[in-house]
Amino acid sequence: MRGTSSFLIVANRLPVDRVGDNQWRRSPGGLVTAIAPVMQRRDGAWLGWTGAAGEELKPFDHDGMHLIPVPLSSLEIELYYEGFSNATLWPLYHDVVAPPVYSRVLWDAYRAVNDRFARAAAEAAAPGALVWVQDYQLQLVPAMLRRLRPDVKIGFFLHIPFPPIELFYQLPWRKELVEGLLGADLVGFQRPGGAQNFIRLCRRLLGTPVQRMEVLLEERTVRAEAFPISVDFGEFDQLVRDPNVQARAKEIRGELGDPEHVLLGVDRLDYTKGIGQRLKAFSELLKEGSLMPGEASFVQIATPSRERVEEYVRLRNDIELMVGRINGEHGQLGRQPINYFHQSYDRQELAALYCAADVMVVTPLRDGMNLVAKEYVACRHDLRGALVLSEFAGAADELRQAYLVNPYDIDGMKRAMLAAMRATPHEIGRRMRSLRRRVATHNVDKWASDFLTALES
Ligand code: GDG
Repeated sequence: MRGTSSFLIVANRLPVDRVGDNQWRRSPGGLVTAIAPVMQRRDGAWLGWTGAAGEELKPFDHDGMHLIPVPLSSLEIELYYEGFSNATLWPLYHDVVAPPVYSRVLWDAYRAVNDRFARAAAEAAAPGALVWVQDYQLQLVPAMLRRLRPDVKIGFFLHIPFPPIELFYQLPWRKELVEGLLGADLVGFQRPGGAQNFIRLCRRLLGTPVQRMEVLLEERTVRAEAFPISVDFGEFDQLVRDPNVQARAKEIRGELGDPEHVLLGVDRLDYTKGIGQRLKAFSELLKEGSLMPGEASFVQIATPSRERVEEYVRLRNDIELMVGRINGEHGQLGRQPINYFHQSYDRQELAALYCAADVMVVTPLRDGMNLVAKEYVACRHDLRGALVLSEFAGAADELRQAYLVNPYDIDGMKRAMLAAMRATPHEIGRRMRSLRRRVATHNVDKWASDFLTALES
């Protein structure tokens, strides 16, 4: 059977959240933010899960996009999504900062769900279509789809880091996963190091000949290349010029008691994001008197995420205990040094927070890219605001004028936070101007068009 979509995105989730019976809203989050504009322009289809268990829906249109739901049962959500994707692959690919779970039951579910996605894609794709598969949840889809539909062109993009082979070798199903990816014509990574890890792995694990950044299979070649993802610079730049957003930013500072310095962290509550490390550094600055009580306020937004995965439950407890301790020790009546929120906000509020923050603190232990860092830059046309950024975020390759830190080095982070708070407006402006130049010229359009051009060529 041959479908009618000549451009197909295949991702774990559809780019919408349910807000009513048959009502949907474009969802927040890295992947969606990045691809929705491209989808709309290309008039393609997007294949993915709706986010609800056991739901079988017919394809529908929303926000100019044709959406094709792929059902998942609640057991599959537990085994394929929370299990193999988020308790096995996620920690393994992020430097094993939490111990990965290796379980054959999870693997079987992962394979079965990947097969379902591949079959649905094979059915939806028009002859010769371009199919772009997204991320670590669907690494077997390229090879499965190619077996069903050798006529289509397949691209794959990994949003998270691709680990060095010494770590990847732990995976009992390492060969199957690499062979899954090799079903693509082009495999994209956030950083050049990820692409190199992949090439080395193909040579070492499969013994396949490689030539520079290409894997030479018998009947075709597979290219590996870095395509650093970005944000819609124009959208954020516009958003913060709205007087309501500016007024709200002022209000936020007022609600915090107009401290001299507002520091901000915005992350999914995830153990890769280095939230504990940054709060520790901040609390030590208070403890040793480098910061006076009331001088600085830290706002930490920790968006709820993967709440049924054990490591995330533990992390939430750890972070909330820590925040309570720090506020208990250093707070005053009506004023707390850390304002912690385990909530999601709309984009307007997020933009207002970015505008209200003097120092944006982004300190992941490992991160594919980190869009928050780039969003902050896109919001600061006033050239105020300093970015403290982990070397272990993909964004550090591009945002060289940030205050770069090693998140494992607490003293180093303290020095960087202080430097960012104490820098002259001239210095802050100089750095921000250069950061903005980079993000403005390397926005999400460029990411998508670079990838698609490479795939089509
Ligand atoms: C993965 C990779 C890579 C967060 N809280 C709220 C909210 N957000 C939005 C941010 C940003 C997105 O979520 C988070 O993106 P990140 O890139 O920071 O991190 P991950 O979710 O881990 O994303 C990452 C990315 O994929 C893309 O390839 O950069 O390395 O791990 O856009 O703004 N948005 C709203 N309310 C919130 O409360 N509206």
